[in-house]
Amino acid sequence: MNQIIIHVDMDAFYASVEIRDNPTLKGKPLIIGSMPNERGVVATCSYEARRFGVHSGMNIKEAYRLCPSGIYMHPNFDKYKKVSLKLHDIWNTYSTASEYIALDEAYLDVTEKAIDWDGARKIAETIKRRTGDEVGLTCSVGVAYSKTAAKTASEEKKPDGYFEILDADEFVNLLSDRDVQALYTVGPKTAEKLKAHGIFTVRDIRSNQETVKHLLGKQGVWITEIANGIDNRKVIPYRPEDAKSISRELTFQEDVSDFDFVKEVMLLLAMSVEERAKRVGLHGKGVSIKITYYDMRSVTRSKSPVRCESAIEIYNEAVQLLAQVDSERIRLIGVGIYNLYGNVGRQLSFEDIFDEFKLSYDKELNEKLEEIGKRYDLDFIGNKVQLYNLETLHRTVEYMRKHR
Ligand code: DCP
Ligand code: MG
Repeated sequence: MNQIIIHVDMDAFYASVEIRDNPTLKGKPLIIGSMPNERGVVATCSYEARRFGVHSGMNIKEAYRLCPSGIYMHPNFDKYKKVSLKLHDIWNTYSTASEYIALDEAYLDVTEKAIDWDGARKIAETIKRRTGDEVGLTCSVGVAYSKTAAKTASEEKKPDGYFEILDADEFVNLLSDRDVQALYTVGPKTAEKLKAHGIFTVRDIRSNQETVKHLLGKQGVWITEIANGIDNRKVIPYRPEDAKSISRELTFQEDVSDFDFVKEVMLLLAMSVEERAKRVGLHGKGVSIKITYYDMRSVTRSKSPVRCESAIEIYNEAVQLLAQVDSERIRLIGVGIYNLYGNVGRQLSFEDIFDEFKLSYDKELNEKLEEIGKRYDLDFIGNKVQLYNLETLHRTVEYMRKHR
């Protein structure tokens, strides 16, 4: 069966949302991620910043060296998530299955709704227009016969791009002379291996298929297939209950050795995990913690089945798990729930969640929050909702760390 697949990818997503909401940022190099004086990386940046050589995943210090005149901002994930939900609404109108790859990116199976390439073209146009009119952002859209080709097509004319690749021949013609990394599953490490064997372009892969397979095993088989334009993968619709776990984690600006403080942070993380689970209508049967020590060694501990409906239950389990790990200096702490179950359709609004909080278990949690709040002269109870914003959470924890 022939498929018609659209791949849609927002342009400089986090940065574009911030520019949309503050037009004075327009035309400027905007870098979203850590601040230059913090440790961390660039999440994304505006196309103006990319001209300085800044890119996603780059160490923030390196970005600052390249672009000291840039504007640096922390990401606001809650905001991007809301935007993402609006985008889903638009996308889902035209697809029978939507596979979300990131907040800003999805494969859409439009085979049935488009009927033919002309129909797909119209859908792509409509998605681009509605994204502009209703969300105030631009996206790049690829229309193609396969997922790989659709992904390649959406990259082709970025930003605000549109491109189509209608069959394997077109795909092969387009990529043959390009570097092996043009095949989007080939990363720098794989490319290095291939190049050591004289395989530089996609054409070279096609004329050295046995070498590639021998060199890379299973991955090599896959790479030779896509180098020939073969990819029969289906669009797999996202369903929230397929998510294996929900977790929140946080990296301290400076390593922390005080485990009482770590426990306080765990409570805030547990609240955030609970909120997120409620919002997607899911419950967990297991609790896990993750710790990365100062030397980047990571450990996880988990327990199932346990009751972990509420933040305080998640917290109590997490504290038990913390007792099982070495007490050394900690760089990162994470708390999560897993073995999820729940009613898919039940997406709670923020108000619903807030109501549930007001009604239920709050006593133990509030006592704990009050106790911690007193220590730092902070009002955790009055500001509970703000704490679900990761950025606020991060700032609050840093404040606590410095004021112990
Ligand atoms: N992201 C991140 N860290 C990365 C890569 C991406 O946090 N290493 C985030 C920020 C991006 C979003 O995910 O805004 C989407 O990722 P993309 O790779 O699609 O990048 P952009 O949408 O920012 O830019 P482009 O126009 O190249 O798609
Ligand atoms: Mg993008």
